[in-house]
Amino acid sequence: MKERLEQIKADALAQIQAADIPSKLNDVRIKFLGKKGEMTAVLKGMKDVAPEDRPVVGQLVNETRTAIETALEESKTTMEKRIREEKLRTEVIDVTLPSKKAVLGHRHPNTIALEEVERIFVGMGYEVVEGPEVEYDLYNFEKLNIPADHPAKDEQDTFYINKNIVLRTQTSPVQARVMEQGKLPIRMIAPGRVFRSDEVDATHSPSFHQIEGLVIDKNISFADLKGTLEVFAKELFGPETKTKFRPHHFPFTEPSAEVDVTCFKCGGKGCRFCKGSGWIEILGCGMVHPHVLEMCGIDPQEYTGFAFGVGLERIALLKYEIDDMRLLYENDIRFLKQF
Ligand code: 2U9
Repeated sequence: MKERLEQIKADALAQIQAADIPSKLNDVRIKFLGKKGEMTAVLKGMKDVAPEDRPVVGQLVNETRTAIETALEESKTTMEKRIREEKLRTEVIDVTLPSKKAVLGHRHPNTIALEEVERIFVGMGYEVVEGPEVEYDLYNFEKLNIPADHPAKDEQDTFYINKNIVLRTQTSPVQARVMEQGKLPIRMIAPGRVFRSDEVDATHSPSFHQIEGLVIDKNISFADLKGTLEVFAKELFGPETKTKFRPHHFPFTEPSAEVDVTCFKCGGKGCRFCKGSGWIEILGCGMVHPHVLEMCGIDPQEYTGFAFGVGLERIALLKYEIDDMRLLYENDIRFLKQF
């Protein structure tokens, strides 16, 4: 028995010495100390040892087991230390290397222009309201005094989802919906994406943005409309800016006008920017048509109002002197970070 134990100990220590990775060390542990291992077999053989020899043999068994366990533990500690040092050596981080630069984004010129317009109107007590980009024909056309046979409803101009549903061609349906809620007075702007079946060129895109405004209250007159838009033009293009209201026609307003501002490049003398005229067209406006008020549930005898609409891209192109609308949709950071 004694020789057998010494042989086991010698074998175990040799194999522990030879193990170079933790899994091999574990294999040695199972082989010698496991349930079906060599030491268990020795213990099972104790019944054949003469009773008087058992204490000595038992002590030898324990010593052998302890020797193997100690060797396993020591080898494990040494191995882990070696692995840790190896890792530290191979996974060195050079903290002196320059860091990767985070590429910062930039507000889009449309966003800068929109926030400027919103700031002006919020300052005059207006609310900013958004609505759906896919609209019922009823809200996009019908309630705005654009009946079934109106040329503005031509399939050439409008993206139809089906007979009754369209991609909105203007943000006016947002105002129609607010009017229907019946909470008066109304002072709001409705910014958002609109869609028209236009070919792309330097001044057109099938998807662009509008900001429309609406004021409904008792005793609102064309004078309120003029005063409001004059303040807007001066805030947007500078205090020297003058405005000119030219008669126009829109189905949803009566009377209607288009508004020009004095060219902020030449101050109205005439230059290349304003094509020599001294004026630049910026928006359309008018007094809300009584029929539109009626269709949106407001009594035109009691209430009147004005509305206006501006193209956001047009404002951005003018303000930042960009000569091609397509640049606004390319999202080239070299272009965007100039504003
Ligand atoms: C309601 C009633 C009336 C909104 C208006 C315009 C005039 C206008 C154009 C500007 C440039 C469209 O983007 S553009 O091509 N818009 O000229 N928009 S009045 O009138 C409304 C809106 C809602 C209920």
